[in-house]
Amino acid sequence: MNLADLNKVARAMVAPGKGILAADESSGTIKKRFDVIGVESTEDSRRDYREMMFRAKDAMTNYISGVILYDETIWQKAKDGTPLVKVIEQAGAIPGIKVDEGTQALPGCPGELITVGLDKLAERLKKYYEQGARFAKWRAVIDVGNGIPSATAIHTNAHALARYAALCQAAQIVPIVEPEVLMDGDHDIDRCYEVTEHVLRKTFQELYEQRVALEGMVLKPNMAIAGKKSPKQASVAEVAEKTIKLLKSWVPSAVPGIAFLSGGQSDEDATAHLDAMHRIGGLPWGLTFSYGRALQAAPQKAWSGKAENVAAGQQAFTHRAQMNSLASKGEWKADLEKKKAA
Ligand code: 5MM
Repeated sequence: MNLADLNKVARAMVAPGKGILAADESSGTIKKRFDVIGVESTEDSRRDYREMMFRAKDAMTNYISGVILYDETIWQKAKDGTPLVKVIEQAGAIPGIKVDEGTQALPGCPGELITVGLDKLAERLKKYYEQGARFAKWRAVIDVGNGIPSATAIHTNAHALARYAALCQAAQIVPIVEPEVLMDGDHDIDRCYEVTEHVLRKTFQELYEQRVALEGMVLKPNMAIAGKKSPKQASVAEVAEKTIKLLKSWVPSAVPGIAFLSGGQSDEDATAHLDAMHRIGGLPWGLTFSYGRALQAAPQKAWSGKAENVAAGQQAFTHRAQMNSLASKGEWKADLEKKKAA
């Protein structure tokens, strides 16, 4: 492992004013997204949609540091025959790859999930590196509900995340470690804080025990936020203040960067929360976005599967990327949302 090179890539992923596009929806998830806009999910439509974003030059060059790809996409070519990985590289962004293989029921823990995909991961990472991937992603899913999460689910998922991270670093690939505490329930922000605290503590303990070099990784956490069904929603200021308190308590400063997932927040909330955190300031790590839905909902709607809407889709994507770029520097303002991207 060359830690200096891993650290260089990790720092580039969270470079000031830039963030990560999570375009790694598995076939089932992208189908759900396309269903909403009335587009049939085929290999070609998925390619056309993703090519549209990767060719949005302004967004990709100025605001996007890296793109997380799904296995299908990393091998795909653009319409003109250029590998999509090259399209991303030519725009100055870093290609990355989702390497987990989804979730399965965790035995003995009703209603809880374990992320799978460690078998043969070393071999797969080698192939992905040759194909151009310089970072990877693995997502653990922790649900909050009546009597859950269990300590077992938190521990087993943290163990798998660390196993994945160690394998990535051995393959010279920066691991994005994503322990996601879902915001689907009716819990309040303090319950989310308490669960996320447990999850981060366990994750960093496992990373330490499995000798993962913190300087060569990026953390992709949820924010401290109330569940979507909670009657007690927290203000932007409270989300920012509690998230920063949580991360400062549990994420060592040796970690080069933190890139949030959006988790089902509205586009504007995801941006406003990141912005408010930067306005608090005094952060020991890079702090940015690695949004899937909060970057893509608007371009998906604008594109709607029509070739004549490609420019509109790119403009919508550029706008969201620019808003989040500003937020990642604490320079976003709500009234900028009304203006079109340059
Ligand atoms: C883009 O969505 C990713 C893939 O999800 P599936 O494996 O379930 O298809 C997802 O892992 C994503 O990278 C993160 O959850 C962040 O996305 P959001 O939409 O929460 O910002």
